[in-house]
Amino acid sequence: MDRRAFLRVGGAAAVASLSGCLGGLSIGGLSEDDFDVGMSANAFLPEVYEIERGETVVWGNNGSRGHTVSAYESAIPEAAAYFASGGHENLEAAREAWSARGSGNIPPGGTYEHTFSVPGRYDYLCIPHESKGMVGAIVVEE
Ligand SMILES: [Cu+2]
Repeated sequence: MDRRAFLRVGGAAAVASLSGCLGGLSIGGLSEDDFDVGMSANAFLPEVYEIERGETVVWGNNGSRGHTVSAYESAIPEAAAYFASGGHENLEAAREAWSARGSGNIPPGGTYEHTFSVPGRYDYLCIPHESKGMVGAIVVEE
């Protein structure tokens, strides 16, 4: 088994166990089939999610409070575009817009998606719950 195959299997297992945890739980009509990365009270699940270049990741808020998906611009590939729910240009702008008007909020039952065309690792956070350790990473394989 090559490394990529192993990683893909690991990702599938993580999704399967996530589904198990959420059995029967559906908020705002969002089922686990609707997203790749879930958002619980203080966590992105799975915390590290692996995809192939060009794939789109869908985050789904299956918890009961609002979250953001906001990249750390210093922890994404150099050639990659910045991304954040709310469409902000960088993390500082995303933080300011969140505190000023809740911009970038993904409400319970809401989704956010981003397509990754540059391989590498992308670290991101939820602005209101970063201090509780709500961070995650997308790893884009070549
Ligand atoms: Cu959050």
